[in-house]
Amino acid sequence: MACKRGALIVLEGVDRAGKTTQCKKLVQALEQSGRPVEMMRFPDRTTTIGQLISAYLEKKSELEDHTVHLLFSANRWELVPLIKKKLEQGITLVVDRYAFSGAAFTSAKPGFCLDWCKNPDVGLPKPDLVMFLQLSAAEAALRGQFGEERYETSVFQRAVQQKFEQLMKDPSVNWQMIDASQSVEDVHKQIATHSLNAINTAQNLPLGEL
Ligand code: DGP
Ligand code: NA
Ligand code: NA
Repeated sequence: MACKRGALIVLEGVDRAGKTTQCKKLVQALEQSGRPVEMMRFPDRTTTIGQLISAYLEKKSELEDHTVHLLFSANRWELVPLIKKKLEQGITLVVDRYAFSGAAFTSAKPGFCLDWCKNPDVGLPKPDLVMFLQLSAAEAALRGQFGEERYETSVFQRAVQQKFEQLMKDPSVNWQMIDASQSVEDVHKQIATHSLNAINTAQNLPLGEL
C-alpha cells in the first residue's frame, strides 16, 4: 500500500506575529512525536528568483510592482515539484507564508485589485490548513521597532491586515484564526492541535489546488 500523504500546513499573519517561531516549534513537536515533517518558507531566498526578491526586500534593487508580484509567485511555483514529492513521501510540510501573503502584500499597494493578485497562484497545491496569527497593530508595536526591509511600516502592515481579512472570507480554504497575543506556549498548543487534526484528515484526501 502506498504511504499516506503528508499535510500541507501554512502559517500566515502580519509581520512580527511570531510565524517563524511557531513554525519551528511545530516542526520540533511533530518530530518528537515521530511524524515525518519539514519546514519551508516563502519567499525562499536561496533560489535564483529568490535572490532577486531578497535584493528587492533589502532595498538593494528596485523592481516594478507587477514584476515583483510575479516573481514571488514564480518562487512558489518553482518549489511545487518538491512540495508534491515530499507530501507524496508522507512528509508533512510546515510553511512560513504562502500565496495568501502574495495576494495580501501586493493588493495593499495602490492600484492593485485582489483578484488580479490571486491569479498567478491559482493552481498551486492547496494547503490542508492555513493558520492566521492575529495580532493588532498596537500589540505588534509593543514587540519593538520594525526592521529596515521594504513593507516594514505600520501604515503598510495595517493595509496588509485588511487584505488578509478579505482573503479569510474564502470558505474554500481551511482558515483557522489564532490569537497571537497569547504566550508562545499557548499559541503553540493551539497550532499543534489544529495541525494534528489536519494531518489526520489529509491522509484520506487528495491534495487540492488553489
Ligand atoms: P519574511 O521573510 O517572512 O519576513 O517575508 C519577507 C517580506 O516579504 C515580508 O514583508 C512579507 C513579504 N512577502 C512575502 N511573500 C510575499 C509575496 O508573495 N508578495 C509580496 N509582495 N510580498 C511578500
Ligand atoms: Na520580514
Ligand atoms: Na517571519
